[in-house]
Amino acid sequence: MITLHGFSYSNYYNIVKHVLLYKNIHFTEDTQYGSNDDYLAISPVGKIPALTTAEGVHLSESSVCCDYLEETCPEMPLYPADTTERARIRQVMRISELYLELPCRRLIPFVFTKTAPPDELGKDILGVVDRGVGALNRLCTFDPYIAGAELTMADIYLRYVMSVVDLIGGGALHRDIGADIKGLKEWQTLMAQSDVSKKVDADQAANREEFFAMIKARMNG
Ligand SMILES: N[C@@H](CCC(=O)N[C@@H](CS)C(=O)NCC(=O)O)C(=O)O
Repeated sequence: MITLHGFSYSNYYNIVKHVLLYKNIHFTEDTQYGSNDDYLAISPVGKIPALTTAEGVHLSESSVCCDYLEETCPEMPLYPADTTERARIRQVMRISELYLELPCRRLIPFVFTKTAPPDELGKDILGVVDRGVGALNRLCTFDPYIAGAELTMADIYLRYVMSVVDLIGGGALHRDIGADIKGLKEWQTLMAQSDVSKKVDADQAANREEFFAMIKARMNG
């Protein structure tokens, strides 16, 4: 059986968990906060999430784990059959990670400690984010999904990218970044309605207290 390592408050963990649930793949969850050396044997950079395959092979990096699941469990496909269309799905995923999630992630410590980031840092980050916003406006149709009628890996990826972008937009940048992406709000509402999203969101909420207790303990120790 597949094991998913990590914690439910993590947006990257939830990308892979959403794919597992969507594809009805049996898996177990191993709660890890990535702080111990043993975990490096599972996830070489120590990042959350990691996946252990049924054969006992450890994999990390959420997009790698997602592609592994797609290739080994092709039922309920999350990529189009056409190679070019598949590349376009991966283009949205990569752009949303590089130009939205990663720059916003830099401000997470400020939000968690309720401190304002330096103006210059905020400005730099918004400069990158604006390029990502422009790209998503050019690439995503949201009719109703990112690439049209079918749900794809890009929809799952962007859903959990936006959880960090929304957190940082509201908590540190004083800007509703999602409002600048045409059709995104309606798409977020649609995405939230699936049983899989509801399960992932409920598990995330249930992990909140333990996650922040862990953060607090790390900051104090
Ligand atoms: N590129 C990685 C990023 C994963 C990531 O940043 N995960 C966070 C949790 S949401 C993490 O492990 N943070 C702890 C750390 O950076 O040491 C992926 O796609 O899986």
